[in-house]
Amino acid sequence: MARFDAYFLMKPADAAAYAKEKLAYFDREADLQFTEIGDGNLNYIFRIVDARGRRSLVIKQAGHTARISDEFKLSLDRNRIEYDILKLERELAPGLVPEVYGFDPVMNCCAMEDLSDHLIMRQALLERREYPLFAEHITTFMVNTLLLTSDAVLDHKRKKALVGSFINPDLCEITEDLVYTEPFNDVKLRNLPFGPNLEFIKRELYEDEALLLESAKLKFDFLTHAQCLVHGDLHTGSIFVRPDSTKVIDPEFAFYGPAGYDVGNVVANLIFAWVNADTTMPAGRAREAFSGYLARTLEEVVDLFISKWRRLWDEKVTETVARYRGFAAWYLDGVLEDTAGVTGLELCRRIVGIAHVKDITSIAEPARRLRAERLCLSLAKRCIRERASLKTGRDYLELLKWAAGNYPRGEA
Ligand code: SR1
Ligand code: MG
Repeated sequence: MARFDAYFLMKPADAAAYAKEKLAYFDREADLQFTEIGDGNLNYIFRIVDARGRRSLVIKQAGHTARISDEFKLSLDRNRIEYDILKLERELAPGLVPEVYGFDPVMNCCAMEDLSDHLIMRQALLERREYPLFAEHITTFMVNTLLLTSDAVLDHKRKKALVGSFINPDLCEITEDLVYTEPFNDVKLRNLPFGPNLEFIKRELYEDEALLLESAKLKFDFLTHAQCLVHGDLHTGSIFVRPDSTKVIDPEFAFYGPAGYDVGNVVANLIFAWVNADTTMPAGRAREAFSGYLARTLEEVVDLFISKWRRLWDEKVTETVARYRGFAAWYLDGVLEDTAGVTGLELCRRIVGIAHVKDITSIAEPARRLRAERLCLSLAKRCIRERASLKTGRDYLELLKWAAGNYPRGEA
């Protein structure tokens, strides 16, 4: 029996052997270097390099459980979903996703372009690097992948076939629990709130019945609204950046859901970066410049998303009734309302739930972290409650200003 004819979880050396034996990518004699570079919550990522031949690739393999905790038992099918979605997204949004070289349904791994000339955006923003083209790139990615997979554009039978191919129950369940349910309930074994904020979280989230009701409405939107093929996990850890390039990775949570799920994730994670800069950078020009850059990016993401969506809608919509007067505006309004709701949910869950973000956890001084978390949670509540009225980039900037005003830094 050949070595890779039955599934097992590879070690880096296995991945290099796999690359030689199963992928016609490296010379048989190549002297390969290999490392595991994954820092996500779910999978194993191997980088294989032939330094002499100047070739490299990445192999991503799915395990039966999540890296973050064995408690999450996950279908290996997520690797097939990821591979198929990356191919589809490359067609819809050329240049904005990595190239994929192959998928192996036995080993449940896929091989793809090595993006090590890019940086993971969350880390890059923590290093205070700026990406002036990011808003332009990410809005093209979102508008193309979302609108062009919706019933407004696609033949409805083709759309239903895609819904069928991308049924993703295990990963959707993670989102249903981690994003929509647990942050609003005192789930002792799963939530990981920062101790000094326990009382605040109890009062402001667990005991706020009006907020619970809104989170329930949003959960049912996520469960039932098969609107577009969403990426499903579009935070700044799923985006590689270079000043001249943006690549979206990790679409294993993809399924047919509300378009605003993706846009809200991008907005919320820019807010985390902004809150980190606002909380940890010393007062002065550098902070003004960097938080100004992040605020501008946030504003551009929302406003460019809207203008590009409208433009592409006019060009591409095929459904007759979607051309009725007023329909386009009603549809986009719904996407923006979901965007605001999801922004609020993502802000809550990364603070209260099991999957935190470094933008917040790296804030070493307890008083500063306390402030950063409260700022995010109070913003989150307004995004959820007032989601029907958040319609422009400026609306989000007003909220940032309001939240920062409510929690002064206490500097002299
Ligand atoms: C158990 S997985 C936790 C989180 O990591 C992924 O990146 C998703 O964001 C998920 O919610
Ligand atoms: Mg991921």
